Amino acid sequence: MNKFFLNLGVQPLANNFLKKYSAKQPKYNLKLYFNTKSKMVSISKRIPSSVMFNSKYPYRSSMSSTMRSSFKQLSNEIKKKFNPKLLLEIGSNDGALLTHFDKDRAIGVEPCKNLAKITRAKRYYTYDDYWDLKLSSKIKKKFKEADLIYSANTLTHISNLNEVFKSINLILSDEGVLIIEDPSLLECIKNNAYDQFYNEHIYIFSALSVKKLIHAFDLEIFDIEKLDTHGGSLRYFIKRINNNKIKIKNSVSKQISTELKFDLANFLTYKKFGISVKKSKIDLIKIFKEIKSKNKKIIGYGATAKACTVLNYCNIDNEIIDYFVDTTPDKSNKFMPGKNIKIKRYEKTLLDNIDYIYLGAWNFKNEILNKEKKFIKNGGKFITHVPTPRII
Ligand code: JHZ
Repeated sequence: MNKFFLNLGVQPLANNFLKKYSAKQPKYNLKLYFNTKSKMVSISKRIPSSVMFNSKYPYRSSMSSTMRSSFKQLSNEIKKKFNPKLLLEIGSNDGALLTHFDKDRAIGVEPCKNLAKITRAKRYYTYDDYWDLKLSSKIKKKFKEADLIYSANTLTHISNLNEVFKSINLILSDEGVLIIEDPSLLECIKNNAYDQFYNEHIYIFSALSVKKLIHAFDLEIFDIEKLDTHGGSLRYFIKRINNNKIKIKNSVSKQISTELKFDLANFLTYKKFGISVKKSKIDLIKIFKEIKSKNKKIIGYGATAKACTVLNYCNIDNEIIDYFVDTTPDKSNKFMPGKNIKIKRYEKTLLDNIDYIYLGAWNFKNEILNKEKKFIKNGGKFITHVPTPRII
C-alpha cells in the first residue's frame, strides 16, 4: 500500500531551462509516497518520458571532474573484475563511462538524441531510443547478448520497472552481471536531501527495495559499493539467482541491516523525514532573508535539478538569488525552471563582488570549494541546506 508522507508543492520539470522566463510553464504536483509492501519510495505524478527526456535534455554526466574520475575508476574495475565481451549501458548520456571501453565492446542506449549524438560522433554504437522490450529485442537481434549491463541514474527515471527488468532479462547473458547505481535513499533521508526528489526521479532506491524488486525477475544483489557521488549513492552488482559461480558478498547483508536499523522499512521514518524537510525550508528561508536584510549579494552555483526542487518548494526567486553560474553549455543564458533567476555560463569573474554562494550542486561541495579558494580568501561564504541549512 502506498502511504503519503511529503508534499513538495507544484514543481516545473527539473530540466526545463527556458530561454525566456515564463510564469506559465507547466507545473506538476510533487508528492512522495512509501510503499509498505515493496518498501519503495516514489512520487505519484508520472510525466511521460518523452516530455522529460528528449532532444533538448541539458544534463551532461561529464561536466564535473568528480564524475569523470568516478566513471574512469569504474571502467577499470569492470575490466579487471568482469572483462566483458559486450557492455551495454542504459542511459549512456554523453559517454562519460562508455568511452573508456573499446568501441566494438561497448554500446549505449540514450533516448536524448542530443546526447546520443555526442557518443555517436565518437563512433560508439548508440541507440537513441527508450529502454523497453522492443529495444532490448532489437539490440539482441544484432548483438545477441550482453555480459555486462550498466545503468547509472537512469532506471529510477523509468516508471515501468517491470518492463525495465524484463528487458534486461531478455538480453543479459546467463552469467552476465548487471550494475546499477543511484542515489541512496538512506543517505537522502539522513542528509535531509529532499531535493533528490523531482519529477525525473520517480523512485529513490534502497537496497531493501531493490532486493525485493529484482527477486521477481530471478535476479539478486551480490555486492554493494557505497559511493560519494550525487550526495551518496549505492552501486548494486546483480546476477541471476541460478548463477552459483558468483558468491554473495557481506556488503549486501551489511547494507540491508544498516537500512533496517535506520528503520527504512518503517513508514514512521518517512513521516519524520517530512517534518524535518518542513523545518529545513523554514531555516533556509530565514538564512536568505537575514543575508538580504544586510543588502548582501547571493548567487547560486550549479543549476541542478535538485536546486529546482529547493527554489520552487521554498519559493526563492531573483529577489534573493541574483543568478546561477553553471558550466553546462545548454543551461547558459536560460532560467532556473519555474523561477525568474538567470543562469550564466560559469566564469570566475562572475564571483567577483559576491558575498554568498548558494550551493545548488552541494553534492560537488569539495570540488567547488577547492576550485573557489580565491572567493573564500576574499571573505566569500557558501550556503547549503544539506544536511541542515547553514553558512559554511
Ligand atoms: P548534478 C541530474 O541532476 C539529473 P542534477 C538527473 N536526473 C540525475 O539523476 C542526476 O543528474 C544524476 C554544474 N557544475 O550532477 C554542472 C558547475 O557548474 O548535481 C551541472 O549542471 N561547476 C539525470 O542536475 C550541475 O552543476 C562545477 O564545478 O541535480 C551538477 O548537476 C560542478 C562540479 C558542477 O545533477
